[in-house]
Formats: sequence, structure tokens, C-alpha cells
Amino acid sequence: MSLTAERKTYLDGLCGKFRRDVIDTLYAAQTGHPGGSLSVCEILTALYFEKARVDPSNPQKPDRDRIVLCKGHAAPMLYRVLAEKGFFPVEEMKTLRQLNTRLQGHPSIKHTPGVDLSTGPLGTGLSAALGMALGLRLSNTNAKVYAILGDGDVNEGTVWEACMSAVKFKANNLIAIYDWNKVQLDGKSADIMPQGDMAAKFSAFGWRCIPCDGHNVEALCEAIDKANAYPDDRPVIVLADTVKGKGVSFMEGQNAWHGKAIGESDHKRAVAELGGK
Ligand SMILES: Cc1ncc(C[n+]2csc(CCOP(=O)(O)OP(=O)(O)O)c2C)c(N)n1
Ligand SMILES: [Mg+2]
Repeated sequence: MSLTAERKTYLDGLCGKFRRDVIDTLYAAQTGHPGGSLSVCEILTALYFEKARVDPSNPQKPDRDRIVLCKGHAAPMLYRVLAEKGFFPVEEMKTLRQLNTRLQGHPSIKHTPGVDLSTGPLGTGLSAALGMALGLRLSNTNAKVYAILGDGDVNEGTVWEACMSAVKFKANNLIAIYDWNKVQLDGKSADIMPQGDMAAKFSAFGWRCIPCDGHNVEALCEAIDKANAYPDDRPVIVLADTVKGKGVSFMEGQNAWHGKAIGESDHKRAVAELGGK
């Protein structure tokens, strides 16, 4: 179902605010990952604000949908979205990566309300998400598991094991979303580990693939609807075309901004580009 013009404007506004706030938070913390956080903004917004069934007043609700951020280093954007959704106060963003914070450098299921899986080590998320999906099926709920992958994440062999297993176990309640920004920590994916035709690869494993503009909330929502509507038992991946560092010209496509402290003048420039003061 398409979004109303009003809803689309609201969600686009949220994304603008999330980007500005994450840049401010990372500047204040002088540590953390700007590139991958800016890249995943619309994906998380589409899930938490439109498509996933979650309840901030009951984060452990047994039949909630699960969202697994396999690329756990993008935690700042996840936290900002969770805070807006009401899982914890937005004020708490100031504590990112501080001693005794609930907002650690990578998502922690033990510390942060709303986080469904601790992640950070790449390659582990999809396998765990598959296990969660199979467990939910045994519990007779119709909950979904959404797993957000990154380029560096899919370099890991365990992702492809999970890929095969998901087909064998007919995990049609597992939906992967590939934040496909084509850049990793130390360079372009094409140079580090060329990925070729990912749609052909996932299809060959037996997955359904839906290509989509990963910075268009409405397109993401439509892709997720489509993924949920298939009547058969194949897992689905949304191939979300994204840009690492999206929204800040000097960060876009630059692996140098994967995990780097933001200096004063860069902070000013970034905030100005994102429409802030
Ligand atoms: C197993 C493992 N190896 C190395 C790292 C260090 N590391 C953190 S992020 C990253 C690159 C991630 O790239 P990508 O998945 O494309 O994320 P994005 O571009 O969305 O930031 C690496 C190599 C890690 N977290 N886990
Ligand atoms: Mg990447």
C-alpha cells in the first residue's frame, strides 16, 4: 500500500532529523560510525515506523517482529530510531559509548530496550536471525524477522551457510534487507571482495530478490509489503541500493568516514548540509 503524501512528508522529515541528530551525537562522542549509520536511515525508519510490529511499552512482547542489525556498527542510527519510537528517552543519545551507558558502541540485547540481538561481529546476524525465525515458527506466531545486512557482512562465509539453510528450512518468515552501499571499512566492495550480480547469487540459492531504492522510504515499504505477500515458502531479500554516508557530500561513498571522529569544521559543514543550524 502506498503512503499518503502527508505520511511520506512526515517520514522524510524524521529521516532528516535522525541524520542531523546522529551527526551531533557522533561529534559529541568523538567516536563511532557515521557512514554506515547514514546509509541505513531509511531502512530502519521504514521498518520501525511503518512495517514492523513492535511495542515500545513492551519490548519483550513474545509475538513482536524482530529486527536484527547484522551490521551492528550502525548502532547510532538504530538507537536514534528506537528513541523516537519511544523505547528510551532521546536525551539518552548523549550517553552513546560512555562508561556504563545503555547505548554501547554496538547493539546489546542485554542493555538496550528494543534491541533484539547483540551484533558487531560481521557474518553472525543472518544465522541468528534464521534461528529466531525458526523458533518463532515453532511458537506458532506469525512474527517476522528482518535482518539488515551490509557489504562487509556478506563477505563472511557464515552468511552463505545461513542463505542455504534458510531455503532448506523454508524460512518464509525471514526477510533480509541488504544495505548495499558498495563500500566497506577499508575500501570499495568491488576492490575488496567483488560481489558481482547479487540478485543472481541469492536467486541461485533459492531466495526471492526485490531490488529497491534504499533511500526512498515509500519504495522500501512497498518492497517489504511485496516480500510479505508471497504465498510460497522461500525467504526473501530486499536489495536496497544505498550510499554510504548518504546526505553529507564529503562522506558519501567514502570509506574514510566508516568509523572516524568528526572534527569541528566537518561537523558544521555536515549539519549545514543536513539542513540544521
Ligand atoms: C568478523 C568481523 N570482522 C571485521 C570487523 C570490523 N568491521 C567492522 S565494520 C566493517 C565493515 C562493514 O562494512 P559494511 O558491512 O559494508 O557496512 P556499512 O558499509 O554499511 O557501514 C568491518 C570490517 C567486524 N566487525 N567483524
Ligand atoms: Mg557497506
